[in-house]
Amino acid sequence: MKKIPGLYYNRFFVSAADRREILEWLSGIYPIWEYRYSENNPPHPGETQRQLLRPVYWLGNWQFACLNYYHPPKGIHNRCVRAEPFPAPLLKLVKKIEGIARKMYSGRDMPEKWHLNTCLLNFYGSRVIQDEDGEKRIDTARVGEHKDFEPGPVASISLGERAMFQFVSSQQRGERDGVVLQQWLDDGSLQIFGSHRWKNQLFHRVQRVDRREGILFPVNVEGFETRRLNFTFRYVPDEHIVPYSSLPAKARDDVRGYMQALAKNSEFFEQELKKTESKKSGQPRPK
Ligand SMILES: O=C(O)CCC(=O)C(=O)O
Repeated sequence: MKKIPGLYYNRFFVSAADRREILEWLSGIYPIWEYRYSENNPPHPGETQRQLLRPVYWLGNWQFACLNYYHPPKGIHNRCVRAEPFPAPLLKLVKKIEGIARKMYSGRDMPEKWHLNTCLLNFYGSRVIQDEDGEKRIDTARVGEHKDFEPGPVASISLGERAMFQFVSSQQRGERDGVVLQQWLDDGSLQIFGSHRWKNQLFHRVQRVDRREGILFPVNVEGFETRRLNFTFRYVPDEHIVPYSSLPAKARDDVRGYMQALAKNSEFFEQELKKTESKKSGQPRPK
C-alpha cells in the first residue's frame, strides 16, 4: 500500500508470543461499564443519560466519561485520574511504537515531552440480554465520529475480528461522502495516526467489526461477548494526571462507584481509595 504522510499501518505487529502474554494479562482485569453523565455532570438539554456502548479499561490514567475526557486547551484539570501502569507485555510494545513514531513526526506534530502514558482498552462485541423470549444479542461494535484530543500521535493495536476504521471530514452521522480514507484494522495490527490532518482536521470512527473468524475473547464482563480488543495509546502531559485523592469532592463523588468496582479486583485501585480515606481522617497514607 502507498505510504501516506502522517499514517502508519503494520498488519503483523503483534507476534504470537506477545499476543499470548497480552491475553494472559487480560484474564486478570475486570473492565467496567460507564455512564456518560453523573450527578454533578448531568446531561445537557436535549441529551439523555446513557451507558457507553461497550465496557472499557484504562491504563496510566482513567478518563471517566462523566468527567468529560481530556480536552485541551480548557478541559485539562481533574479529568485524568491516575490508573494502573502498563503491564510488561504492553510496555514492551509501547517502547517499539514510540521509536517508530519519533521517526515519523516532528515539529508541531510531536510535542516535546510526548510519550505514550495512557491506554484506552475498548471491548467490541454484543450485549447478551435475557428477556421473556429468551437470549438476544445486540451488536454494539462501533464508535461514532470523534477526535482524540490528547496531543501528538495516537497508536492503536487491534486483536480479534477486523474492524472497518474510517477518517471522515464531517461529524454528520452516516454521511458516506464524508469518508476520506478507510482501512481494515486486522488482528495483530498496529496503526499510528498523527499530524494536523489526521488528528485535528478529520474525525475518525469504527463503522463495524467483522464476525468472519468466529473469534470470541474470554473477558471478565457479564452479559457481553467480545470479538475485538482495541488498545489505543495516547499522551497526556504528566502534570495533568492526578490521583483520585486530589480530585475535587464533587468529581470524587461522581467516580467513587467506579473506583469501588475497580478496587474489587485491583490492588492498585484499592490503595488509591484507601489513600483518600486516610487523607480525610488524617491517618498516615499507605505507600
Ligand atoms: O477501535 C478503534 O480502532 C478506534 C478506537 C477509537 O477511536 C478511540 O478509542 O478513540
